Formats: sequence, structure tokens, C-alpha cells
Amino acid sequence: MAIEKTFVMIKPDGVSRGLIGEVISRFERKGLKLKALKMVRLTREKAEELYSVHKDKPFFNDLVEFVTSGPVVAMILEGDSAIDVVRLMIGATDGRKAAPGTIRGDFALSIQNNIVHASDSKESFEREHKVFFTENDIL
Ligand code: 3AN
Repeated sequence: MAIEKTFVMIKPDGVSRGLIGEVISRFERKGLKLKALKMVRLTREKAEELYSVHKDKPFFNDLVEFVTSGPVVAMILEGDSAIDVVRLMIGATDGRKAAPGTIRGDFALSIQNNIVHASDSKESFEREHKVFFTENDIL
């Protein structure tokens, strides 16, 4: 048993499609605990920081444009093996290939507009949650 924290962001498509409640509800029903929650509009600088690992990819600019196009909902979740559990629950990056029953599998048909982002490792969590939260925000 390893209690971990992970970072999740509902992207602008998830927010504009009215899926905030659906997404948070899935994590709560699974037994993960919300430790921090915030709705914000990302600046270009913050979006570039969040996706810095992709800065040399051809889709980087489109990704930054997309993720700054409207509000996002950022959260920290905690639970046993939370990083892997949440990655399983969101599904493959490409919504067309994500398994039914996963968030992307149930709600996305796109590789970019795929509803949610979630940390893929402890290192990603450490970097990503600091784009949105200070230690005082984590309850
Ligand atoms: P994941 O979100 O599943 O960890 P990453 O980290 O490979 O996937 O990609 C981060 C984000 O970049 C994706 N959620 C998606 O919005 C976008 N992305 C990844 N690959 C592509 C691509 N080939 N074309 C357009 N956007 C992409």
C-alpha cells in the first residue's frame, strides 16, 4: 500500500461540455480523496510550464492555444497508487483508442481535446501541481 498524490486537470473541452461533475464524481466514487480544487484560466506562461516536456513537439503550440482557450479545473487527488489508478481511469491519450469505461474512452474522439490531463509519474506530479497550487492549498 502506497498512498500517493496525483495532479488532474479538466481541460477546456471538459469544462465547456459540462463534464466537471462527471469527472470528479468518477474519482470520488473510486475512493480517491480531493486534497485541492481550483477553477482557473491558464496564462500562456503557465500552460507552457505545464507542458514543458512537449516544447519541441510539433503539436506544442496548438496544445498551448487549446489549454488557454477557456477555464480549466485543477485538482490534487490522494489514494493508494493514485498515479497509476488515475491514469487507468482516464484511458489512452487518443480518445478514439481509449477503452470504453475510461473517461477519454467514454467522452473523447480526439487526441488533443481529450477532456483530462493526469500526472504520469511522481516527478510529473511534483512539477505539475506547483503550476497551480502552493503547499497551503493542499488540505
Ligand atoms: P497524456 O495526456 O495521455 O499524458 P501526453 O503527455 O503524451 O498524453 O500528451 C499531452 C497532451 O498533448 C495530450 N493530452 C494531448 O492533448 C496533446 N497531444 C499529445 N499527442 C498529440 C498529438 N499527436 N497531436 C496533438 N496533440 C497531442
